[in-house]
Amino acid sequence: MGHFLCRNTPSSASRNEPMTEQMTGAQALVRALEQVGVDTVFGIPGGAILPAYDPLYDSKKVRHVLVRHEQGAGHAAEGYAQATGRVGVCMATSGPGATNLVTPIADAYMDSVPIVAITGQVASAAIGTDAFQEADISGITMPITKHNFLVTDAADIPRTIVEAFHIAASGRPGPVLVDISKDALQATTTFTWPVQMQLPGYRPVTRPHSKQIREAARLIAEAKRPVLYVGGGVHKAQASAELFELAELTGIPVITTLMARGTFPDSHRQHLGMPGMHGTVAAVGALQRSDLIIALGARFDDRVTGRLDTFAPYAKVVHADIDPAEISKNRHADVPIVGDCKEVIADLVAAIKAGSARGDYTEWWRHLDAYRETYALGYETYEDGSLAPQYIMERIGALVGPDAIYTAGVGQHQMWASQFIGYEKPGSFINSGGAGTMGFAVPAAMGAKMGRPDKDVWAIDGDGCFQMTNQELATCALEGVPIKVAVINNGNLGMVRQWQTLFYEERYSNTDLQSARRIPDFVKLAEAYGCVGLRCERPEDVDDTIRKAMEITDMPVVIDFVVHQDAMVWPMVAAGTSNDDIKYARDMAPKWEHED
Ligand SMILES: Cc1ncc(C[n+]2csc(CCOP(=O)(O)OP(=O)(O)O)c2C)c(N)n1
Ligand SMILES: [Mg+2]
Repeated sequence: MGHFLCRNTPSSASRNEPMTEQMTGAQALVRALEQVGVDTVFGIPGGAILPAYDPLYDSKKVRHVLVRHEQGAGHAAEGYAQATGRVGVCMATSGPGATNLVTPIADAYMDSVPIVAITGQVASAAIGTDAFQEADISGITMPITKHNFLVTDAADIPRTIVEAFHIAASGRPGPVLVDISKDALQATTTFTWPVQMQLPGYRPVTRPHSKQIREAARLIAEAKRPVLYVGGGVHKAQASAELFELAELTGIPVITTLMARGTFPDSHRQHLGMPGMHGTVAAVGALQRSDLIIALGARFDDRVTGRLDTFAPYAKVVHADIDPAEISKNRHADVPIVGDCKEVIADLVAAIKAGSARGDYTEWWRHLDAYRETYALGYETYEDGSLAPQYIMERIGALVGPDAIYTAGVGQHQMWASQFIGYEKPGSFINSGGAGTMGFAVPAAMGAKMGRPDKDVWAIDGDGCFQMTNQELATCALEGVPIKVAVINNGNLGMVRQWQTLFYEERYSNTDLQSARRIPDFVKLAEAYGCVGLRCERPEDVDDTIRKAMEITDMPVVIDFVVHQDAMVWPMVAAGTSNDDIKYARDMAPKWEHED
């Protein structure tokens, strides 16, 4: 099974006897949430879900956090899930409340984040009549949920909740929607606990096949230029220790995708960094020249492969994933392994130890070391004294350190956060990889901080993204959630502007947010929300500003880092082109001549 926790155990009072009690469907819902161990629910009430909010008011175990927008509830549930390893929960009313959850549900689906979304639905007799605030949310979310339920009978509520949490957490994690009609919440039912799940046919394979493991170990021993391509699935399987052992045992270079940053320490000498569109030349070059890619919990996303028919032309592929649908989806796997990455990697380690042959990768490392020395990550600084965004990331990484949790929005700042902060611990970088959802950072940071109050949580946000979900600062201020938000304010939808610079002849159509005119003024905005607002515009003030923010531990802090608008993210593989055409700066292609 997956490693997200989900409890379905009798409470201590009734360990032997099943619990049976008369109550409403709404009470049964809250009781079931308590029984599966939910401590936090992010949501907003409304007509159809209102019956559930009444017993929630009395719950001693479930804390409901009243957010300002349902999208915030969904991303908060995602942040909570990724920071704690438990299922995140969000709640909304029917119609627009539910449709506001669609973006975070899609986001969780793309990044395999276990959340349960509970929505109220109009009364069952009104379903299908275009009733007030009716939306077919189970139909709408069918393609973006791992599973979803429409419940119209109060008696089904407890079992459905247990099934929803089990499905969200097990196998490949993902979002599950439970839509409950208002009459089911209001009806009286007999609550019985524990419940029997009815999920015939749902049995994720977790044990890898030993023959495939032996075959993978054989290829690893024979390979001359192998690469460990590590995706988000390795952290989700809590297999970073196993990965570390495999890497050190074999000496194979490691690359970590956007979803896997931190799963293998950035400081480790075998780590080549991130692959893909904004990956390091060493990581991208390693894949292109590899003769064996060992893909672990990764899915050959187009942002990693570039133009697929030119991707890693010399490589055989060992592909391990818990979801059989991922294997050979984009790239043919010579050795497919279906299983949980923790077990797969542990078995690989055992098989390699048992075998007599070991690979010799000395020559390979000679090439890779040359790539990383010649094409190390770097950035431009400015003579006019304006701030380079990458420098801010380096300083946050250095001063706040690797024990914190970082979240990011989507855009240039996200890529700089991935490239320059430096991650050493699994799960320390939480961001929106598959969907690329602007507005993710602030609510995800709120959810992460509520799940892990012991951690410092920094949201690295863009001035565009921040304007999509910053209203959750009110939630943070009122609920006592002292996150830090570093707004990288380049005055623009920077990543889109970068594409316009490179591919649309500098025709900057609709990317200038005019934040230079301080509309809005992020410092005043922070203060209006009951947070501390700081501003930093010069490199020499960066450290002091970060330190000042670190000293404030009882309130949320927003820093408006005003940066140069022309900073660009490098390296870059232009969309739709080959990884071989990576540029490490504008019109600067690496020379691959250290080749054989
Ligand atoms: C919800 C949503 N709308 C549009 C986009 C397209 N998009 C990707 S990055 C980006 C710009 C983000 O601007 P900002 O938050 O200021 O970040 P920057 O790139 O400037 O660091 C846009 C509009 C998106 N990813 N998500
Ligand atoms: Mg911007």
